[in-house]
Amino acid sequence: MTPTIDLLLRNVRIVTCTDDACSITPPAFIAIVDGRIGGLGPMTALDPQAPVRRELDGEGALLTPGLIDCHTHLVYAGHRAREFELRLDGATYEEIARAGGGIASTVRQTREAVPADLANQSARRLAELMAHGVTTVEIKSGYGLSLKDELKQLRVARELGQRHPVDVRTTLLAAHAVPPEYAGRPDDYIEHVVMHILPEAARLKLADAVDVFCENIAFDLAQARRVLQAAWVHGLPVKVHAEQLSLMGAAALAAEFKALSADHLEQLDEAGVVAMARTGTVAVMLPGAYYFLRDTQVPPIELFRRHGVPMAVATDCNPGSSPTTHLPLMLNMACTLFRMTPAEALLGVTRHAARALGLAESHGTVELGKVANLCLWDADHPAELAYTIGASRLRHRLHHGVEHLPQ
Ligand code: DI6
Ligand code: FE
Repeated sequence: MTPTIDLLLRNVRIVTCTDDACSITPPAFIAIVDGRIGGLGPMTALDPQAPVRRELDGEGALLTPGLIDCHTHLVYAGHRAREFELRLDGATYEEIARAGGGIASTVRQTREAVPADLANQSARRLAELMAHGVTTVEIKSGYGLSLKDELKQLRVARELGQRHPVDVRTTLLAAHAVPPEYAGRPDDYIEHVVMHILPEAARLKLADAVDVFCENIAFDLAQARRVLQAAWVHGLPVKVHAEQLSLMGAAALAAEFKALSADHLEQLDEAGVVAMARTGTVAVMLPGAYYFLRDTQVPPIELFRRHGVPMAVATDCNPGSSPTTHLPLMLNMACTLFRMTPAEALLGVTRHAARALGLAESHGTVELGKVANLCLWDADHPAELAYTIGASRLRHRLHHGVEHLPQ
């Protein structure tokens, strides 16, 4: 017997994101059963007898997978507008970080915030992301930098996923910066991370992955390796903040550990690209940080293409280098600043973003059996999503088959 369709979407033009061109189907239907895609096909193939609970006429609108923001630092307290002013006055991001501002300043504010306050501040940003079509978001810790405060951040992230219609994947980024109580002793802090913070986050199942900021203002290659090894011991997949400000060999290290993704990559060389290609590690492009820090070195897009490295695009939502919650705007920036094509950019927030989170089996494309996270857009063509600068074209957003209108 045919199962009852919970929601039947009629008359939508689907960009399934299963092909690299992001082609559009003729008018189609999607049958949602138990929060998943239970059937799809041309309107002509729709069985008029099928039992249906509810219907929605798409009126020919464009339908894509729900957007996936695969790199955010969404849970934090306060802001860093003053540093923005200092940078406009000539100070660099590195100088501010070395003078005790930067990440350390958000760490102070995040440590002081009680969980409810941290959750409220973060929920506002989450609502903005969702209003622009995000149905899955990765949230990193990294502004706690102590056992208690890293777990606090991860718990808040998990709770946001339980309270709001969005899939949340958490990443432990305890190795984001050296906290003040370990000043001048980065190796001791890394020891604390691998002996205490990481095992506890793993034991409590608060982290779906582990990340490390490998950079001359953060942790070196040997320290990053220790974190990745510890993640491996605990069976957690890894990601790396790599080659953003300097070429450290971090992307090759990420590949060695079969990382889900290496992120930023502005300074990456061909050897690193080849290493990533071998392990299928996704290159996550963060044009918001590039823009906000007024970077001039564009990541090696052409090399990623040539070597077949999948590219994702994300907001990097954070208070210091990318204070944005607008993922479609990042599509525009990925195209205008990095010369990605609109189709590449869209795959970067759907199929390839799912892969960067280890969710390729269930998310990121419109296919039979996948989770019914879907967006309907007031657009004729998918290129329009990258073409507009900050416009909101979202008409409907479905999370596990349930409709949540944009706020
Ligand atoms: N890379 C980034 O872009 C953010 N963290 C990181 O490792 C910046 C974090 C901040 O400035 O607060
Ligand atoms: Fe980041």
